[in-house]
Amino acid sequence: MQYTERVLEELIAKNPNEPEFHQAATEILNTLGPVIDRHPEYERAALLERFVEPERVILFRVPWTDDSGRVRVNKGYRVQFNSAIGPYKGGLRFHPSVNLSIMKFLGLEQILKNSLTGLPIGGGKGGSDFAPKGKSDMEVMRFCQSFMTELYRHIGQDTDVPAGDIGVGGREIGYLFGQYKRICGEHVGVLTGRGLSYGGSLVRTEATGYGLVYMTEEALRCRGDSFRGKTVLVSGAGNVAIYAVEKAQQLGAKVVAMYDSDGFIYDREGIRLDVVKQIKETERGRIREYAARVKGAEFHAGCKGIWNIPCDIALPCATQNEIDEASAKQLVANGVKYVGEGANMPTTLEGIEVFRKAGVVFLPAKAANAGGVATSALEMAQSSGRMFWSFEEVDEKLKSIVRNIYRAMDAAAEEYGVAGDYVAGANIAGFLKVADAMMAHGVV
Ligand code: NDP
Ligand code: 2IT
Repeated sequence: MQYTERVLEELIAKNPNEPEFHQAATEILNTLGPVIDRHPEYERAALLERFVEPERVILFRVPWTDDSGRVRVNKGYRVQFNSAIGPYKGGLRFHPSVNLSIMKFLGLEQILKNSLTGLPIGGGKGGSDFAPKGKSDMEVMRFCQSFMTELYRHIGQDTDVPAGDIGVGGREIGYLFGQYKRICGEHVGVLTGRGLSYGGSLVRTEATGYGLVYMTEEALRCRGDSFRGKTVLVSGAGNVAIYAVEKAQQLGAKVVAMYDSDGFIYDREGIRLDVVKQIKETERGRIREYAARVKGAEFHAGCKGIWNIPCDIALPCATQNEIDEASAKQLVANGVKYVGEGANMPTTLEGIEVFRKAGVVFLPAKAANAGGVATSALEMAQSSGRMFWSFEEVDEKLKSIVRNIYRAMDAAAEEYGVAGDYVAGANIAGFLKVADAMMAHGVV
């Protein structure tokens, strides 16, 4: 049995009931065979066994009081997965579905994503099964303060720097930062995605969506094509989705559909992003409202139906496993040519296989959405240097980082005999740097 297969088998046996973690590990380990062939020393150093085992998992209780005076209790998590190339870095997710398996899949992905950025950041992830949806601002604040009252002791600007993810945006980062500063008495870059008035970076809000579109644009450009006139589907209606739509539209694409967890909107004329922003960012409302406000637009309950809409480019930007085998087949049958993953692991392993066989250009999450965390690292650099860069400056850096990631995964795929397979290319290019650092550090 190959080393990679053995490690995967052991991982599944040692971590039962963690299907998302198994899925992410399978996708990664299945592509690392050619690297192991060139580096037999990795097996002797048990490098892969160490790579798939988090350095530390912190699990804690988060008690808080709701507006009616009732005491509630949620689970809090921080998975400090790998610090070989820099301090742990990765978002916090607040969503009722959060569990250890999801935290570990996200943390594992984050190691390679952060490595791909070329910046000195290790991999981590955290969050809670708390649902901000439907809660008042004061409830969210009390929850965030309680969450940070435990988390503060485990993080720091040089050790672990959390940020946003699903359910954690500017509001939550503000409350978390306020509590950290109050407890520690330090105004430092311990969180990214901060507001511009207290140490945040321009472009961080837009970065993940913009980065996704910059990478897709690069893939199009390398094939003599562009976004102009293309029909695009974007799933989700949150931070990543909104700014993916914004940049795709700026580049001349027609985005015809988006969704939140209630269902999708379809607007043949092209989504009016000002209306979406008003509903989702200003009112914290539901996407179904769009159909009531824009003539000719339709709302359909349920999410899956979005993938039946014919498109040239699909950008899944909501959550894991949005595109399964059946949805992938439907997209291919309708002529999709490019899939760029804005969300983390939005395509199932079976879905990826469908795209691979059909020759769809598939840009995997850890490369395609890395613009977000890369801009977080730029925020950290500005904090440490007591600097504030212009929008254009950060945007240019983001573009160049994203293009470099595209080139690195393309080159790695080519070099390791799997040209055009960006899943393998991204895993290999990301892994090599982490492996090199881990080997240099000895058995730790
Ligand atoms: P948001 O909370 O801003 O938005 C999430 C969106 O996805 C919402 O519209 C939400 O709908 C929808 N959604 C979430 N869960 C489900 C579900 N189970 N079924 C259907 N729809 C769902 O999160 P982000 O935009 O920040 O994150 C989206 C994805 O991008 C995630 O996978 C995240 O890990 C990834 N990502 C985020 C980065 C960032 O910088 N924010 C960076 C890199 C990746 P509803 O409101 O109804 O729940
Ligand atoms: O999945 C991700 O890369 C994020 N949620 C962003 C992490 C970060 O630290 O900016």
